[in-house]
Amino acid sequence: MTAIAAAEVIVTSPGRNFVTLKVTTADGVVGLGDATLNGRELAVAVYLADHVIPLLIGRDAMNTEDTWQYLYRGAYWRRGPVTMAAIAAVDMALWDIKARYAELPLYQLLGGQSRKGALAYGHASGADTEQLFDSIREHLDLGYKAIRVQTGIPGLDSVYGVAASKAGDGERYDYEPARRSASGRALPVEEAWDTRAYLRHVPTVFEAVRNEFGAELPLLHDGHHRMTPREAAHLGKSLEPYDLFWLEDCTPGEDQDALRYVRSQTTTPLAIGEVFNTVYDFQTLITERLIDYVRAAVTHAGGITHLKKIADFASIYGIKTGFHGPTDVSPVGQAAHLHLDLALHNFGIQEYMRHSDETLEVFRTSLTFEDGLLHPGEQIGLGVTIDADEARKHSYEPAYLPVNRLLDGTAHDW
Ligand code: CS2
Ligand code: MG
Repeated sequence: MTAIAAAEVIVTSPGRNFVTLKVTTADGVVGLGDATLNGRELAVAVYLADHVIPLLIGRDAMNTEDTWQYLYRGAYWRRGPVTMAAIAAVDMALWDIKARYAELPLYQLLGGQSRKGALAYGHASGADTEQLFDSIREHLDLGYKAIRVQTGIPGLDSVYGVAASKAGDGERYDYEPARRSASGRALPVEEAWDTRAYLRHVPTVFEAVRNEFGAELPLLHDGHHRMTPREAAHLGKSLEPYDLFWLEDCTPGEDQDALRYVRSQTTTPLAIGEVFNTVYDFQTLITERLIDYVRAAVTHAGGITHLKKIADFASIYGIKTGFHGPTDVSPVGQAAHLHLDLALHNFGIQEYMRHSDETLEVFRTSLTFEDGLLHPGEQIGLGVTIDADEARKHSYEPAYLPVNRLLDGTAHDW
């Protein structure tokens, strides 16, 4: 029996907020789990500290499946981002512990190495075409072989996914969307949105990018939940000449039926699911082959145990993975993705925004990024440690994701 002897929640903010669960067995073996829910971090921290950790002490750390079922079914109130992020953190920590006892890198317990490394895509963005081209060149120079393209929209001050400015090292760390409002109070920034302007502008941007960078470079785009099924079908059709790797979150994913119409109208590959929390959120999308990639994140979809079930379910329908990996997935969560990416047969692509140097002072990771491929490294477990002294230097600051409104003030998806 490898009893869980202690567990603690570490909230730290090295440039942005992270919540990490640290579990320790009676033998002193430590496992880490990412519990970061961008803009609602403390809800998960309290859920873990007050409602989960007391149930963990004394349980066998090796029982990852039973612990997952115990926390999911035993809570009665199930699913949703807070509950599933808490379960995810416990699950990642127990898998980390399991691999540490086995003295193996975690991927060896998930099926071993199915590929040399995980193809990564980076986030290029620009308020205008010139800035966008600079950003694409920066990412090509950084070694990315696939690139997400987000652009400013004429007439709109700030748009999702467009970094305000460089933050050093050529990488645009300051893309982090969770911010405090100009007043300094912890209020969401409000942004304006115009779907018609967006639908007119985006095809012209991809035309320019293809003309400048050629037909081969895999290009991705994130619609970020903002379109109706008709608008999404219209954009999908208008982007077909530019042969995207995927169009992401073209509509709010919870309306799974909407994708039937979009799918019937366009051959542009579709990716959905970063806000999803269980396999049930994907059920129609997968069984009716309405998407090409599942975008779930290990932190938001119940951890390694459940994310692997989602991936395996998707594989039966020929659907690949494209796990969510912006900087609000911590280095712990990103490492969990990479171990799954290395082992899963139906791996597709891995989102990778490099964490800031400040973050990597707190979280020490064995991740490597070479020739466009990510690898979690050969250290045992997840291959990530947290420096508690460094973590203590960065106290939590409330930060909220923006609220989006149409030009007439109507609340809209951000
Ligand atoms: C985005 C995310 O990376 C993506 O695909 O959708 O950056 C998303 O905006 C953030 O995770 C929100 O916290
Ligand atoms: Mg996205």
